[in-house]
Amino acid sequence: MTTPVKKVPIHLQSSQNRLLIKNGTIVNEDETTDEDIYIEDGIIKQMGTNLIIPGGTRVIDARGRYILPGGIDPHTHFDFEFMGTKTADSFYSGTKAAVAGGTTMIIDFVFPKKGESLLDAFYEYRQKADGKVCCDYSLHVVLPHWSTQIKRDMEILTKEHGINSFKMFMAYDFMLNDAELYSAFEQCQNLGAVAQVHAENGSIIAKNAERLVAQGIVGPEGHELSRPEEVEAEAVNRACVIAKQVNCPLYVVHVMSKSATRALDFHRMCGARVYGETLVAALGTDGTNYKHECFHHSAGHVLSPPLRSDPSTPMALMNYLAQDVLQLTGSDNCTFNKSQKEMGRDDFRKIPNGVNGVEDRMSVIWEKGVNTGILTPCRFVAVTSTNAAKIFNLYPRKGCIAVGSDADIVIWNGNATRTISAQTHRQAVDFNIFEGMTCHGVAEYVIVNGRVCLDDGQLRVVEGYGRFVETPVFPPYVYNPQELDSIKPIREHINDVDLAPKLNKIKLIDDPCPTPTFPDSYVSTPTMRGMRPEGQRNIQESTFSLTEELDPERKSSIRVRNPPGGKSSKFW
Ligand code: URQ
Ligand code: ZN
Ligand code: ZN
Repeated sequence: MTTPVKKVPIHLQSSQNRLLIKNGTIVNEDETTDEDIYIEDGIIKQMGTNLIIPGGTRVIDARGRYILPGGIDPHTHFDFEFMGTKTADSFYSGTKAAVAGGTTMIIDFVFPKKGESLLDAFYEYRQKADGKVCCDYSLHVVLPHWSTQIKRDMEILTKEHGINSFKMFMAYDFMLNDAELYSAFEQCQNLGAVAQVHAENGSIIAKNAERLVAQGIVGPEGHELSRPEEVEAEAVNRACVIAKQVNCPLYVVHVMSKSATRALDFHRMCGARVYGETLVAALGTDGTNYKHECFHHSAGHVLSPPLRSDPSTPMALMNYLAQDVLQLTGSDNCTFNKSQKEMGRDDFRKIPNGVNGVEDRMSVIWEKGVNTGILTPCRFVAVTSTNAAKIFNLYPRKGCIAVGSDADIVIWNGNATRTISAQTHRQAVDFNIFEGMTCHGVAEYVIVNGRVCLDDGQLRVVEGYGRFVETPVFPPYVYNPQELDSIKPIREHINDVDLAPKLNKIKLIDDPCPTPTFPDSYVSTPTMRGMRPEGQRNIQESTFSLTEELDPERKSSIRVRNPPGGKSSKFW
């Protein structure tokens, strides 16, 4: 039995089911084009110029604007009970804020409580989220320990409930040891799921923290001191080594440091199918905030792995994204109010871990990435949307603007500015780690499944409008990159460079290993960079053909390579 796709109530469809976006510049991950887009019943039906469209269609003039695939945030925690408290943002406030910022889909984490089965936890999350989400969502599932029951439940979740990814922790008291990781990765590989790891060495962190507290270092600065870069890098390397033993593709969540990225890069350069997600927090701010005299400010920045005090980290991580050393960005939105962060006033170990980012991810990455000339607009789309869609097997239904895809679209004004503040943000939390940052690049219209949910800056979300989207196993991007080539479209030109006049200002990292906290032998040299191990596809070269693959009539007829329940070429 598969989980049913929720129907959009008729009254929500009827008023806005036909939409024409004219005169904008469409940015996909691989090219930009000047075309109009006609949307009907939540699906992109036509693209081109001089389109013939039915009367009564609403027209939005996007002249001078970019038209982007809606952002996909692959890492959020809403309505989440953690470290003795519950996140400030719910599935409603969190997805409302996501839409306001240009994100049209989120992937949250089912987090089983102690003793709860994976399946019960999954049902509970569906129940919490379904009535509240303002945009589509999918779920990853956390494995809080290892057992034969967990192994069986993983199979049921993948075969019957549209789950294709599982997260394992290498820190916190629910961490898995190496043998358990080995078994969990092996099961992911058997099922065609994506194995995710929170990579930090939990045993070292516990000892460090104990020592620091004994020395009287109890404030938020102790958080980062107890979790130095090498503790993250060691775990990334270990996870990659374990995954390699069982030939399991691996997705490292929240890569926060240069050292950890280099560890990942070493394995990528050796041909491993490992992927790295970094966070908007790590790209937009840094660990110097832990030394702030105000407890609310410093504790407000506490997440794990921590922000890094080396102030060159955000720029380095952005360059790694540009170079495809890292593939995508999430927010890890896991918000706690100042009063909740107070729980760790006398002991940094008790500060609830987590920060905001779901609302500001698109703007902050545009500001720090595109506006600085490090990312092209196309690469911006890749790291904020397309690569998440590919890794979690949602592509091309999500993550691109193409005929047959869901109409999840952002009309983006690259010249407009907005200054971020907790006073004005849409999230429920009372603190914002990007407070005072002015971003050039603002979502003006956000279209979610064909419905205009941000309308010329006015937020018009509907609670419960979003749907749970199943993620089929064996994503080709992860499990069989060659197979993706068979769904390539012929796109004639790549004119992204025209859109990024500042591109010549790109400063690629000449020496990708400025601080050797990870052994030199583990770092790819500039000469190795650009060489691709056999069998690994260069995603920059990829262009997908949708014309043959998509039936523009219904999204339910989008052909996916591996629909829920197993591999087949049937429609679902
Ligand atoms: O580790 C995570 O992803 C969650 C549980 C907490 N947030 C954080 O500190 N990164
Ligand atoms: Zn984590
Ligand atoms: Zn997280």
